[in-house]
Amino acid sequence: MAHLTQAQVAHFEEQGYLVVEDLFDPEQDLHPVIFEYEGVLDRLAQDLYDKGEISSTYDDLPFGDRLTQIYAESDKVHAQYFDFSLPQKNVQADTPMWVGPAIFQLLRNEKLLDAVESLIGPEIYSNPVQHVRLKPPEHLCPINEETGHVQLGATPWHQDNGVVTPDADETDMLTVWFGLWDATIENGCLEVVPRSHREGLLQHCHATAATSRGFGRHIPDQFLRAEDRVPIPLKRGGVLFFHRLNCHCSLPNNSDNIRWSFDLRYNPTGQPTGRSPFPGFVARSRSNPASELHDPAQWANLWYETRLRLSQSENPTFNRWKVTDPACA
Ligand SMILES: O=C(O)CCC(=O)C(=O)O
Ligand SMILES: [Fe+2]
Repeated sequence: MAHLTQAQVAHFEEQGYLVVEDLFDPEQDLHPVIFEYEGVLDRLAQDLYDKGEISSTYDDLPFGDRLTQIYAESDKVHAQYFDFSLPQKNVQADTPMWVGPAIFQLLRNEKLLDAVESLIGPEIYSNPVQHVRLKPPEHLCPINEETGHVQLGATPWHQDNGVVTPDADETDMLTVWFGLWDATIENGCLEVVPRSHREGLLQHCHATAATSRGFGRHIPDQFLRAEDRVPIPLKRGGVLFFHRLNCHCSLPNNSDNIRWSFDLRYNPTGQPTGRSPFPGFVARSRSNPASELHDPAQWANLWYETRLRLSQSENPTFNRWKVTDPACA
């Protein structure tokens, strides 16, 4: 059992975030995911090698170096290949993603759900806003030709409520962030602004080459209490929980190895997810245990069906911020 203490819940409510060290047993809970991703990287390497985009599959390199080398040589960050979600536009029938059984087991991890239950209650829905982030060292990362910045770098300041649709504004969405390996200040751990969850939804703007290094929707400096920022280095096994209005960003990866993290979200079942074209599932229900999804193949199928459906339809709208908003000029 890993239910949180009253003091932990109070910290979350007051500060908008909570760190729980050693929530996972790395060997038992995280290793199966790492092992599964070794196979995914094998397939990516073979794929790119067969297409002539890399000169070797680099199977003698350790995971992080291998990923970095493959990205560098193919001059592309193949993030979508590993992710267990879909892009927000231009989904094709063959858009790559990885929705393997070890990922599903981690989404359903009992220790994690116990902690989530302490924060949002016993009817727990796995929200489809979820990612794996494998960030290469910035000095070795392929460059985006349009912006002149790295293709995958530090995440700019934002609130997760700002990246979902407004129907979810009242949803009690909880973000769960953890490293598969240690996350450090050097390799790009998160930063948060304590108590920012009490200040409402802030203005977000679209990035241009000049702002946020061209990467993502972000809160411009003038709207942010950035001087109060706190970095959250996290040993593997530790988990950072935060409120949907908590302001956060990540630091750049200035190390020589990848920064590898998961971010998951959960909300009370029945509340809008804020990304309704994507599938979620009931991870835990005390009132109706039969509604829980336990089959990894069924979960994968939900994503495969969604991919097919989206490939045959117009891009849905996921974004609430106008590119031309005067507040962003
Ligand atoms: O890991 C990152 O760089 C950003 C994560 C994030 O924004 C989140 O988990 O909500
Ligand atoms: Fe976020």
